[in-house]
Amino acid sequence: MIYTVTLNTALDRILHIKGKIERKKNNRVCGIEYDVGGKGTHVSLVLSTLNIPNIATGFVGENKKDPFIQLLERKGVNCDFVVQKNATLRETLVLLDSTGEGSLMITEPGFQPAMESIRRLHQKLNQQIQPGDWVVFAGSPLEGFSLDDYRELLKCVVDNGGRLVVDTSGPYLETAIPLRPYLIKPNEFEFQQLVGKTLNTVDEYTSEIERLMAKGIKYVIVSLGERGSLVGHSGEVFQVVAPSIEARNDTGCGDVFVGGIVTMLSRKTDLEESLRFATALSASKATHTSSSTFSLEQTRQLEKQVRMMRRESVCCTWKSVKTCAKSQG
Ligand code: TA6
Repeated sequence: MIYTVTLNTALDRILHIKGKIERKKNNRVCGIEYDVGGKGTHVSLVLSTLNIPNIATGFVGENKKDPFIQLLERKGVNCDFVVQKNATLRETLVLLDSTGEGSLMITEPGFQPAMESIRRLHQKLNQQIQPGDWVVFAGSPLEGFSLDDYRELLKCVVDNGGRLVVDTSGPYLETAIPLRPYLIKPNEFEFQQLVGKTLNTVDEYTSEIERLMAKGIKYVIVSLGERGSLVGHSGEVFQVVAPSIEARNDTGCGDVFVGGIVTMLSRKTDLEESLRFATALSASKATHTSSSTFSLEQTRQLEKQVRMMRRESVCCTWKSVKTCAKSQG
């Protein structure tokens, strides 16, 4: 089974703004959409849309939870959240204007999970996770959520033989590393924060990716937004170049990428095909205004435009994957 764990769920309210957003001016809304927020929830939406059974869990506030749960269940997601009484599901405002310069995201902090809620989530994971299950912790807990509690939740996955996937940032990502997660997917800023230095070249990123692989992390994926990603796996590093698209909303693209890569790897698809699919899926998401919508048909087209290069450990050059294969005859 695949589980997604969202510790700080959200409902995204996407506001379409007429013209260019300006300060000290009345910016008029010309359209409103709602979508799920929080990251792990997006991964579940991708899995369900691709007919991969999964269970979405984590914390949700009792107040305002119904439209959020309905959005998930309408897309076939099996929801099993810990509902906290007298707590309210947070909202994220995603502002899209006509400039095409990307979204403006304004996120509420969310609520502090009670000790009882944390205990119930831990118990749920401990009772349900079987060896070989995939468990995706995506999104950041509420600021101030204890690192010890976070570690215990992750450790519960590892102790039950689960494949731990972590897409988070800051001290929570640092806390996950010693548990040797199966796959991590920080973006370039979260990765530089993790390694504690500014990285300017692909080769500098590659050395840090190799260092993390040596710590036992099977897949180290650094997402680079519309440029693609750098991926380390079994001693090799790949550079993946994303297809060029007309982006309408970048919100949720990283989460849809995680949904795509978990879908393919859980089906034991080879890494190159998995990366092409996840990169194309994420690009397709960017062409839609909601936080989680993509088109499979469009993805199939975009897959053909994804370019991949493998780093040649011998001569430290980058060879196009296609070329590489051909040259080896
Ligand atoms: O990645 C997109 C997204 O999940 C949005 O849907 C929005 O809810 C936001 O990120 C939440 O981010 P946060 O880091 O506050 O959990």
